[in-house]
Amino acid sequence: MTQERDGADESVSYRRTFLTAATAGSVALAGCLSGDDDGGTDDEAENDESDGDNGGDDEESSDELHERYGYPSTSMDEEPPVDYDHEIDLLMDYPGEDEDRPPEFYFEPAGLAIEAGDVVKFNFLTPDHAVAAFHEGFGRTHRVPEGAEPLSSPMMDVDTYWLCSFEESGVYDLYCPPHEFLGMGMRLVVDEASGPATEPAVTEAEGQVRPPEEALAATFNADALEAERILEEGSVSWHDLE
Ligand SMILES: [Cu+2]
Repeated sequence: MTQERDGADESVSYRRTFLTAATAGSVALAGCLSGDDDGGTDDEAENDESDGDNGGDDEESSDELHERYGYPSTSMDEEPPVDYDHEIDLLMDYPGEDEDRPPEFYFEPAGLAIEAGDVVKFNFLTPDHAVAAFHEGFGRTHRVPEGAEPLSSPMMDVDTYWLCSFEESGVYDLYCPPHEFLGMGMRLVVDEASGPATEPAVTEAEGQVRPPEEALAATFNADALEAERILEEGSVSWHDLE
């Protein structure tokens, strides 16, 4: 068993780095969310806006979503603190007993067109996923719009969700860090097909940045995820990627 762990050292240490970054976000969130789960018995109970807080109080909404770490829920039963515009599921399909293939780990849809400022709800319907932008802030080649935040969720339990807003126009390549080697990635096109992620993904890069691993590069380079096509179709299924 220890040998197995040795073999996984690289991904484990990477994951630890990733989790450290994500934890910082959770701590920051704890401040602005404290009291939210107590049923609103304090001042808010008397505030008649508490019934209708989906009515577009944008300043309040943005307080709930950390600009980098979004809003990680602890349960699918928890009411989202802000309205969301789109949903994406994080899934896995195990092979049937007589199928000779590895399990498939994927986002559904794998390509989605949205508008700047839209909030996306990522549903963690299977265990042990996370979502991160492919961003130089994480030591990766930059595949999000210039000026985009290095967005990331923590590692999420099953039946939870993560809310995140995407503020910059252009293409965001996102991935699931623990399942990068299986090609678990997706593409958001915000308003327009622009930015570094419109270039083909390469698996070798100069300098200190790490390019996508082979399977993830193949996902980003799939014809079905071409940014213009995502804009045209609005939404592209993972199952269209072959
Ligand atoms: Cu995953």
